[in-house]
Amino acid sequence: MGNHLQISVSLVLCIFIQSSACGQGVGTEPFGRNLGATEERKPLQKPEIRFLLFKDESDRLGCQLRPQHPETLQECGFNSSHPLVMIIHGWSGSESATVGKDSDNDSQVDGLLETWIWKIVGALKSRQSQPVNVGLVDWISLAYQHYAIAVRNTRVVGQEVAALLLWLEESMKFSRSKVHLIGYSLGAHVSGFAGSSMGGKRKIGRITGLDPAGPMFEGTSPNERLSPDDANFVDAIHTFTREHMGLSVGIKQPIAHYDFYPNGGSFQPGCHFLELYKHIAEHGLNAITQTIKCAHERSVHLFIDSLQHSNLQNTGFQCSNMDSFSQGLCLNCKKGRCNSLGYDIRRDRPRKSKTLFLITRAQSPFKVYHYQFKIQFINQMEKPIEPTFTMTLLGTKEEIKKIPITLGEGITSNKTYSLLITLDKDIGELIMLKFKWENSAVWANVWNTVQTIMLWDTEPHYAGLILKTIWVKAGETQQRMTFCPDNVDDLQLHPTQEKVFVKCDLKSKD
Ligand SMILES: *[C@@H]1O[C@H](CO)[C@@H](O)[C@H](O)[C@H]1NC(C)=O
Ligand SMILES: *[C@@H]1O[C@H](CO)[C@@H](O)[C@H](O)[C@H]1NC(C)=O
Ligand SMILES: CC(=O)N[C@H]1CO[C@H](CO)[C@@H](O)[C@@H]1O
Repeated sequence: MGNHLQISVSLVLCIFIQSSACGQGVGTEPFGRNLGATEERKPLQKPEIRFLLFKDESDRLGCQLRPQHPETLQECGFNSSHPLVMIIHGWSGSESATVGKDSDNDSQVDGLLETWIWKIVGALKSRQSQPVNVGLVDWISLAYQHYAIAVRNTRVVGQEVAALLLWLEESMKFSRSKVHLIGYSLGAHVSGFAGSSMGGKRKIGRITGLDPAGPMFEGTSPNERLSPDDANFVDAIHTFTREHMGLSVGIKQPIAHYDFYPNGGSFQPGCHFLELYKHIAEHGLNAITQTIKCAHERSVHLFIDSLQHSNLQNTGFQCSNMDSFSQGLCLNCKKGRCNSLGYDIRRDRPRKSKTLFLITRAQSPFKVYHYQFKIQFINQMEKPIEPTFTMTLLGTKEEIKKIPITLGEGITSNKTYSLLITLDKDIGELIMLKFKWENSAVWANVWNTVQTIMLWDTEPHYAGLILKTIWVKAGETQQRMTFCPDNVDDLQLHPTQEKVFVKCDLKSKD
């Protein structure tokens, strides 16, 4: 299994990078890409870049804006009193990817001008309360290249975008601060080059990098990639940074004011490498690009989700790493440590990049509710024990039954465990919880035997496991609560037993 995983990761990266080091046989032929034709397109004198503007949420063709042709602004319905959001796609390997063609045919495997573009256009355009001009930078002929060549092209495409924005500023008095560039993968770095090519002291309003590309950008200096200097506000969502042979598809390092790492950023729920083998059996190697896209493109769908479910914003929490986050140690929102992922992010500018973590569901709406549970155990026995527990949560809105609790290590003497628990539903305010020792009846028998033996040497005291206090912190509401056993006369917890905990006010603690 480990081996399979390795092979698939290296295939994935070979195809993404198309470098000779990966062995051409693997990456190119199965996709039916005609490399000869790709080479022919290389020395483009005039970059073929098109700027399209979309009239409404169902406009799929777009209307071409031509710099120095002011009449096209009116033709395309540009309204200078609204902000301008420009979408910039990433690297592509597909001949089929042409704007205007119907992109719904998903058997077209690797074109990166795909359905998500229309989804994001639609989501932006359907926000009636915040009307925006929505455009697309179509640089497909420069992106449909070997990866390394497409990388080289990002700078010139960025300069062309800057030229468009400067023209809008000169001819329409359209301020650059009203511009928001949203770049996916290589498009994120195109956005960065656009921002840094504007010149002058003022910057464009905002750049959002959706899983900015990693290969050939990771570890480079800020002026060779997207960086916080490129706009007044820069945010990034990292979704596929799993590393293999020193490379990851999405860039790992923070490159924005706020860098979000959903589910740790390396891979995403619902995207499975192992399923890849089923797909390959069914669809041949074409399936691989779909798998890359799953985690890489998740960044886009999280962003779209923020537009479509503005009442279910995902909160990211500042944390130094996923390990600490998984222990629930980072749910503190003081001093601007939290922010909303996506379109409605709070736009303050920290001096240093902030790395924010969050858990998401596998599909939209992606939001979960984060809780830290700190559980204090007292084990009166000599030996550490490793029970399995479940917890039932009763809130003012919902009840969630039997959440499995994994402590990771045995319970010895007096110990407090901290863990992160996420809920798909909003349960309202937590009012009561039940804690159950889930071990089997066999375990219960062993336990009773141990108890009986102990009874013989010291008298009336039973040795056992006591669950003393549970402290809860809700990340989304920032509420802190303390729970104590409902029945203080019967504190010991035995296998298969369930204990009820109610809110209590422990002034001495926390
Ligand atoms: C631009 O938008 C404003 C405000 O929404 C509206 O009043 C105005 O009519 C629009 N202009 C054009 C040319 O559509
Ligand atoms: C999708 O494209 C393939 C290959 O071009 C074609 O054979 C197929 O009929 C198309 N399917 C639909 C639903 O258009
Ligand atoms: C090993 C240890 O610290 N045991 C203590 C755990 O807490 C109980 C009750 O607070 C004490 O009685 C034990 O001495």
